[in-house]
Amino acid sequence: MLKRMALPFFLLLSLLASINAVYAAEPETVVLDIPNMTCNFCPITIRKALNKVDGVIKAEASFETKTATVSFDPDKTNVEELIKATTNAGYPATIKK
Ligand SMILES: [Cu+2]
Repeated sequence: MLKRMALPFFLLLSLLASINAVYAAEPETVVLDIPNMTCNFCPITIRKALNKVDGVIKAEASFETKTATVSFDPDKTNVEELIKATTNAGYPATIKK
């Protein structure tokens, strides 16, 4: 019984592994709340700071909504690094819920 189950189990595992490999390179997008934007130049500063982070694919920031939307390669960076970058530029951020 155990032997008969081993092959399908192995196939399932390799299937899951290949799905994981495909999705590992997919970019992730996060929206950050950045409440202390005070003028139209703040989003530019924030965008520049985010674009300097290795792994950031696209960064947009809006004074109107006081948010930044960032697409990044999760193999190269993460949300903590993005928040660190905006914070170092003078704009502490939190993940928008
Ligand atoms: Cu400003």
